[in-house]
Amino acid sequence: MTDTESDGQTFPPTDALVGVIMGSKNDWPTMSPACEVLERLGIAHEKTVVSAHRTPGRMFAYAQSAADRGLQVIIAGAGGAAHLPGMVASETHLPVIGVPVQSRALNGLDSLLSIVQMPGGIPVATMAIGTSGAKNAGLLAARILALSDAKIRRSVQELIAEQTRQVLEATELE
Ligand code: RP5
Repeated sequence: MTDTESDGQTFPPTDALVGVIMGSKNDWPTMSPACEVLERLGIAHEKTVVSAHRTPGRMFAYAQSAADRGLQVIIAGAGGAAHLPGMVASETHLPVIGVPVQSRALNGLDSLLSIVQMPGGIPVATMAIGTSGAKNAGLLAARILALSDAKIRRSVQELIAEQTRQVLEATELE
């Protein structure tokens, strides 16, 4: 790809295993739980804004270089006409997890349908709308990495056990 095609965007090699991208800075409050869960599990990750519509060159550069840079999973959040996860998935063989951001006009139903309705051949694992979806995106990325990383597997298992413990400790209702 030439610099003109990529808007001059290049991305350096990284130690991060998970790339968390979103269509706008305004998506960060929705997407931050994905990074929080990765942080908690001790999984190296990076985060940045990449817009399918406003910075298409940056999006292509990010998607095309992701695997070579060392990323293993991409989490992509977007709202409205949410083409980012699908377009990124079309330019990489890495698993892409999509998070529908709750939009102002249609409450995120537009985002959900834009992300989930991929044509056969280009998969995007689509999460729930909003912060629950972002949290689960982080957890799903961790489970994917846990398949080949025993340390991450232990962290994921501990987190699951902790969650179960917390619920069992609070089953009584007043
Ligand atoms: C999408 O458009 C973004 O993912 C965002 O959710 C939505 C609105 O973007 P802003 O106008 O808030 O920057 O590209």
